[in-house]
Amino acid sequence: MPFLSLRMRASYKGTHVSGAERIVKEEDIPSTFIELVNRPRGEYNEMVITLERIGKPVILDRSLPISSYNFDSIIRARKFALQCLIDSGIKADIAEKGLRILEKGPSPSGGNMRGAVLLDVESGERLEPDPYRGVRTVRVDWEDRFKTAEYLPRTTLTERSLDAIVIATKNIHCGVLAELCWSDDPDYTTGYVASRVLGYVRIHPMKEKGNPIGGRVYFINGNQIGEITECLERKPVLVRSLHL
Ligand code: PML
Repeated sequence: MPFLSLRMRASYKGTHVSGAERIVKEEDIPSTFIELVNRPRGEYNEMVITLERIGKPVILDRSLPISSYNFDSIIRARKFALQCLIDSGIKADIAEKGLRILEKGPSPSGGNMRGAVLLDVESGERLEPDPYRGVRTVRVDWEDRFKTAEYLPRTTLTERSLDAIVIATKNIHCGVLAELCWSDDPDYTTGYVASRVLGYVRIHPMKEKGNPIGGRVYFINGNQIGEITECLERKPVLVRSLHL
């Protein structure tokens, strides 16, 4: 059965607003198209939809294990995120640099980026070839998104968490040592740290409501940038089940 990657990205005057991907079979293209076209909440003046045939995906049996932590302030939440990165093996100064990058806006112009920042865990240098675009984790989805979504009412997870969990699971599978993320959606203040050591750690609140700045930082070994980027951007991956 052939698989296709259906991707949407929306922008406003060149600034990234929203993006999502589904891996679908032919018969699911129309309904998924409608879902993705209706997804951006913010204003946009351009939307690009990409439909691409892809090879047979690798199946990962389970997502990263998921945990959630709530704090009464952004300062405490970010301090906890910093400790999670350190516990995942990232040096404190490099972990702090990752937090500062997301705080000020990951693009060199201070705004959001479509893709993620790649941060070298030794030098702390940014390695993404195009610092305005970053590196995107694509060709990834749940094997059966509807079945996975049936678990949502029993958890505090959201549809957005489901997208983030598959992305983080693929990232760690591709060799990313740790990831730090909070959303660029002004209304969505939960973020996470993901690593092989800790799993997918949801942290709330990572920013104040109304703040449109967010993104992803991938902490990597700089000498593996070629194979990691190839895996993130090219390797089709489906995740079978949520590891709650
Ligand atoms: C994003 O918007 O891409 C980031 C979503 C973070 C999801 C955090 C969670 O709810 O688990």
